[in-house]
Amino acid sequence: MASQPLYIGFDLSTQQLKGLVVNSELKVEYIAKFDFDADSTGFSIKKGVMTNEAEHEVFAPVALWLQALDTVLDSLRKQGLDFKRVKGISAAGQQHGSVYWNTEAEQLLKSLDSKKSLEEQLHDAFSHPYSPNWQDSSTQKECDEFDACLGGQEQLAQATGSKAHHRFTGPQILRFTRKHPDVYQKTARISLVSSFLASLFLGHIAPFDISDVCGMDLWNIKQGAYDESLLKLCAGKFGVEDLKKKLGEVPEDGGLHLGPVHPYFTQRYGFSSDCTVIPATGDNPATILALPLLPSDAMVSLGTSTTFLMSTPSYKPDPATHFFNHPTTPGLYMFMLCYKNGGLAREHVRDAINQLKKDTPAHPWANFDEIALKTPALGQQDRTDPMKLGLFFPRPEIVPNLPSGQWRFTYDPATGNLETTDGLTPEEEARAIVESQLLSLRLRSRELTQSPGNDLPAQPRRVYLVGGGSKNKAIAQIAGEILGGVEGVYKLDVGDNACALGAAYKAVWGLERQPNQTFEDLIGQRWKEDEFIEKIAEGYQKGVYEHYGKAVEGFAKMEELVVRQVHQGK
Ligand code: XUL
Repeated sequence: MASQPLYIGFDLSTQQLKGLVVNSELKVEYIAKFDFDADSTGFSIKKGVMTNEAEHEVFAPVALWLQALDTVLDSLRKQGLDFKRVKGISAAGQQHGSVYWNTEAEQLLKSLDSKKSLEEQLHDAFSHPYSPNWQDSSTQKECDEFDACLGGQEQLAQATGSKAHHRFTGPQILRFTRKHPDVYQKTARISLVSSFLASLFLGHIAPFDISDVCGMDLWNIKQGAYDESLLKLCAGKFGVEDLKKKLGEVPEDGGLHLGPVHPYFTQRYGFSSDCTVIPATGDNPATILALPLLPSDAMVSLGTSTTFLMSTPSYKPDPATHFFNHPTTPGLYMFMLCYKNGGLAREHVRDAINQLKKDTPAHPWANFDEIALKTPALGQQDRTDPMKLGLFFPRPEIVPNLPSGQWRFTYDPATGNLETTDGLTPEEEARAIVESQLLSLRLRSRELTQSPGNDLPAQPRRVYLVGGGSKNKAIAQIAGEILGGVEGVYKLDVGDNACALGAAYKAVWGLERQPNQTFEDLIGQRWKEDEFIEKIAEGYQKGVYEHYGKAVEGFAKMEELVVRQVHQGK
């Protein structure tokens, strides 16, 4: 057992860097974390980032991540990890962020000295010391230009999988060419956060990953190449050829052997010189690799924001959703919905309920769960009452594009009548907010779900919950009622480590696959259902699922109405 090969997956997210080590049997052996706010020295950051509020900019100092990487590796060593056993490394990075390398960078990376830290040696490798963060919203003007470039949002989504978004790297680069033209000119290469991490291990600049490149609004998914018109827009007066050099090639194989780790890591930490670097991907693509997700499964990641992820053979882009290339499997795509209002919105209601109850529950969610589960579905005492529906956005929302606010309606499915209503009580809101979030997911994913046969309606085979909110009983139960799930609702027993785990599994697959063996096949064979997942709620319930189907229609109408009112002032 002791000689089993090991694989490391890193997760470079907004607030921390994590390194997670698994063996060939997919069991986790070591985890080390570096919390940016708590553990770093020398950076004025808050929740991992810095802001320039006047310009809606959010960014992170790149040197912080260098400090974090040496510290995480040190901490794994202190835990007793024998780096010689590590055969492969992969990583996940927060999506869309970009790193700007200068002309010295390749030389500095190549000549890393194991006696000095990465931070000491590489702080002069960047033309710009900061990486724009996915929470940045400084690029409205550039987004308008991206949306217009191919004829409209629909066309951009059709070509690249997404309409223009503030955080996407193309609009960010375009703004960079305008705000810092001299710096842009002196930039030799641009990395994504994922490929930045792979570059450190390789000792030269790594290519973008085939899935993460889709978070730029530059990659034409069907053509499998950069879109020339979008490149032209993005490069501005600096020209397309120059931008192409800065971005580099994009290999198609997500399991490609990029090369061995640089001697810096063999000498400083004791890695074996044949330890291989596998392309690092985005954090959301890595999350779907934390289990052998089938095209008929759905995954809901419940963190500060909520993301809904599916792996699917269908490419049906729409301005409200995202499609990416699948990180490992050609012919599959990753479908994603990304909401800004997730945990935070639920916490507001939870806190209001706890205040009302004036007791301190043993668990902060105890009152919320109890009330949400006691309240009848859609606030209906019986199914002939109008349904109570609402939108709860303490922060501006992406899906749909609305400013912060709360809107409440009643909907009568018999007549199609939608009426605004006064506030719900906090008790009613507990169920309504969970329903609202899940109805939105069902509305936007229904095109992708298929009927499983046996006369059952279209729905996922399984719904997997990951992230902090997956512990919440009310969410699990209501998720089953609304999203269905022929086999039920499951929780992945890995705390908030799904993303690092997916990166580690990607390394296992990259190194141990047989010729043409898919990720799903290799991981599926080694996967231990009983140990890795737990069924936490029933999925499809006849009658309930169909009744919520009617609510989805009302929900769509309600959203349309609110969007119209807000955007057209009507
Ligand atoms: C996805 C997105 C976020 C970040 C979080 O488009 O912006 O989920 O990837 O790190």
